[in-house]
Amino acid sequence: RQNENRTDYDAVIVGAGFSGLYMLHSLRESGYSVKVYEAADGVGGVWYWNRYPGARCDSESIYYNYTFSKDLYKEWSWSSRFASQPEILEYLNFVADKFNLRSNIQFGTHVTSAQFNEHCNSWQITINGEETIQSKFFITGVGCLSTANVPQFEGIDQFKGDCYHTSNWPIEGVDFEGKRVGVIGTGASGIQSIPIIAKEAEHLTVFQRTPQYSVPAGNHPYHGTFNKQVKSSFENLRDTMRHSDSGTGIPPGNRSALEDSPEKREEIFEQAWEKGSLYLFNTYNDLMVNADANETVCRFIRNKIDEIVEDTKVAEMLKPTYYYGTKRPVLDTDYYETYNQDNVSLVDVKANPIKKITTKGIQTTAEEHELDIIVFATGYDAITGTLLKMDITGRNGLSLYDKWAGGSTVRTYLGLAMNSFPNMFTITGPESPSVLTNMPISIEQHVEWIRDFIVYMDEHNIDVAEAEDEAEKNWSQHCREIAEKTLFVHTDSWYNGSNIDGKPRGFPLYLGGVESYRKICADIANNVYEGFSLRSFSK
Ligand code: NA7
Repeated sequence: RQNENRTDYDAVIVGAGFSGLYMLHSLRESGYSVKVYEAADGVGGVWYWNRYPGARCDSESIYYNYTFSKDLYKEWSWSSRFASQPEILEYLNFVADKFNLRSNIQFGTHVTSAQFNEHCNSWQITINGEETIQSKFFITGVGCLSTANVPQFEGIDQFKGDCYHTSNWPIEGVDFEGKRVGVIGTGASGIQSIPIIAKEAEHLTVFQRTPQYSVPAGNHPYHGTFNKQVKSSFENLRDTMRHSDSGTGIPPGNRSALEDSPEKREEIFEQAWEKGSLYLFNTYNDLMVNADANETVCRFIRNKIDEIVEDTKVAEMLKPTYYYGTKRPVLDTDYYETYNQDNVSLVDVKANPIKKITTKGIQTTAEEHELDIIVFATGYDAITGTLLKMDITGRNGLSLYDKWAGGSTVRTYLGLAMNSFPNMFTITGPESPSVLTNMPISIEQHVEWIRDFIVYMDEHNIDVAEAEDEAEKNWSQHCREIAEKTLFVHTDSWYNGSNIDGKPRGFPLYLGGVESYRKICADIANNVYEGFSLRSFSK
């Protein structure tokens, strides 16, 4: 298909992770001219940057795949139940090679701004602050966890040792041998890296603000026969994932935790703990909506901490009090066990906050900890952070920052589009289910829906599609109403922005699950893209 609008491309995509790669492939297969800009020097998105020790996926490998190509599913074999970062990066490189995607990707390139031009009805996209490219569609595939949160502790530049953030780890790795190491943060990144750093370092001090409920991942190698079986049931597995709530093949609970006797519940929890993965999260269907039901699983995990951790004081410090699952559930390998090592200590920085970083280490309100290396496992300005950073301007000069009032009034239509931002789509955008689900499955749904919309516009000579204000308002309200019925809204987490100092609190996620969302999106498409205003100028 020829580009008829005198633009450089039909579509510009930001990011070459799971989202950007498949969006590129889908649009190119449909005959469009596409360019992807990627800041890194290779494909992979978060899997390019997150090279910290122990970085691993917390969705099972058989689910954490593209499913759009049976060939691809059959050709690639995962080595274990939870793939490591290097293996996932290898997979995405394999995908890029198999579908010859690199020729349309420009690496080492930042999209520094994007502006909708109302005269030409196209986007002007500036890369590296220098060159401007014109494209009919502007599509972001920037992920939900891609802008690092580096708390601005006083004295951060004075530290004489080395500092690293888990999301931007040196390619050559870090040698912890004989070093006194401090890890700030006990989210998924901290919990995955702490046991490994503890094996190498002379001493490891963990600075914990909020303890986490962590469950053994139950990682193990996949054997040939298992891989064969999974591949032979590809269609079934794909359909199960696509029509589930979570985007995985893990069956959800089908009754209340309060229906079972304490003994029966204990047995069910124990079995799920042994199975690992997200089985515990899926034991009962009311864990995320009923505080009493939730407390049963909290108690179960707190008891496990007591059983595993030898020092009772440390065990107490490791026990969370918030509702299980309302911070993203974490999977580990020997996390709690690590605190039984003599070279590991735990510091409660909620009780004694970090006051400053000194030349020698970390100074809390209680004492100074001397360190050679500080690891920031402090997470992300999640969901909205990267989009807000990108200097995006829609119709009438309205910036995305102003539209969302700096993040306090995040509003989208389906998490995919926004009023005042015509011909722009956000893969895994705020108010989509994405980050609460198995990402590749959600990404595929978003990408295919966007591609079909673009093809529809093309076939019907539509130049501009823009989400209507009312549709957007209703969608945001729908997302909020669902969230308010759950326990999620009662916990400080990166879901609601409370992990970042000064970030406005909200809950910009759709909690209705993959299957309901897929149905809503399909109905809207079948209803001639209800909620979008569609305009033609060419005819
Ligand atoms: P998370 O889950 O946001 O964890 C960050 C951790 O860092 C968490 O324990 C935070 O405590 C802690 N933190 C953040 N800022 C500070 C300050 N200023 N002082 C002390 N401690 C702090 O990020 P991850 O990278 O571990 O995981 C992100 C997701 O990536 C994960 O869910 C998976 O989906 C993959 P807090 O809990 O906010 O009190």
